[in-house]
Amino acid sequence: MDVLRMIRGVIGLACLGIASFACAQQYPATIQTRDYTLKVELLTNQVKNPWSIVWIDTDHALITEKNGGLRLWSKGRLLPNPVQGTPVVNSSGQGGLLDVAVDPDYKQNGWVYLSYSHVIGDQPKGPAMTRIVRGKIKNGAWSDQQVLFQAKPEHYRNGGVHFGCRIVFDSQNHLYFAIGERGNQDDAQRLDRPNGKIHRINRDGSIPKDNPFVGQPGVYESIWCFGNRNPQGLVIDPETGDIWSTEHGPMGGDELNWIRPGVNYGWPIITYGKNYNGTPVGQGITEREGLEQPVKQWTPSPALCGLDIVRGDPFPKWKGNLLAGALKFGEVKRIEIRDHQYVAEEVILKGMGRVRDVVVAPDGSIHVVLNGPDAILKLSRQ
Ligand SMILES: [Ca+2]
Repeated sequence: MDVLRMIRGVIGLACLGIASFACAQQYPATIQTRDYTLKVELLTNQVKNPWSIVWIDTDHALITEKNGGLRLWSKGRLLPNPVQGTPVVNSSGQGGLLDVAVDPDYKQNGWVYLSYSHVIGDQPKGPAMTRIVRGKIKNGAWSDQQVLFQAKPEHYRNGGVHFGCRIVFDSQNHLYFAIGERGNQDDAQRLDRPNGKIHRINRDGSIPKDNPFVGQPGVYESIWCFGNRNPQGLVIDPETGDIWSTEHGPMGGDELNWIRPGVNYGWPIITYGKNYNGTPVGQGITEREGLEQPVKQWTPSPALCGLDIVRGDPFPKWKGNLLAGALKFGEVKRIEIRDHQYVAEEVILKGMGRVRDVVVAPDGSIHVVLNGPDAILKLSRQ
């Protein structure tokens, strides 16, 4: 048995860097990292364009599919039918049904939170903006929906890029979510626009009175920080309460940011990236007083997407490390942080597909959402 497993592992490792579809049959595989041997198993490949996964408990998870499907994983299998009656999404370009999260008190209240690309009038096409709703799943159907955040109609945008959007909770009943700048880069610096920001609301959608821009005329009072290009990784450290975000740069300049209230993270005034045609962004500067530097920037762009923090029993040496996915580089980075400074990183998975999300399950295992081939992998300790 061990020999067979080793052979499978060797085959799996041999696939690194080769066209990933050729490797789709190679699970389970093993990966040797610096500290641990990882067992890589296929959780499911019966999902289409999966965007995120959230574990309700050790046996149940919810999975979003970009085209609008909300799927339930239950006791070792994917239920064949998606949840009925979920919101209509504009899934053109990068849009669609994005993140799913469950309330920290889910067992008591049953609330499920979704972020998605919404069109006024609930149409599948048209100017869109990221919207946050919550609802409950009853008898396989979406019900009791409440809209928690919706932009003003005049701020909906054409074009299918940069919607964000992850949903996370802190321990004081707040919900944080990010909206990318929707391809309108100057909006990221305007507090009267919702895009290019990380927002904070209460779980019922009301605005916390201590948000940094509350009371200023014309602003979106949900704004927590601004100058963010397209944050697609967001996590709160359960031990320290620190908020971390990864965001896509343009050509180069993907960033890891330590998120604090009222801070301007610089886009598009400062960036380590360039326009896709090679010209400088704006004045082509990387720093300016009053604009926050990233904790770490990566050039060329890995296309960072999905972020979580190692916790639980299986990987004690990695406790508190960040796990960052990357679409373009098709990898998961383990990032060590000390005193809010970047220390080191190790690529712990590569070559199995574009990484859309990285999620630590209640048992401490690491789940990786892949696009192309569409699959969800489970990484545990060998
Ligand atoms: Ca920045």
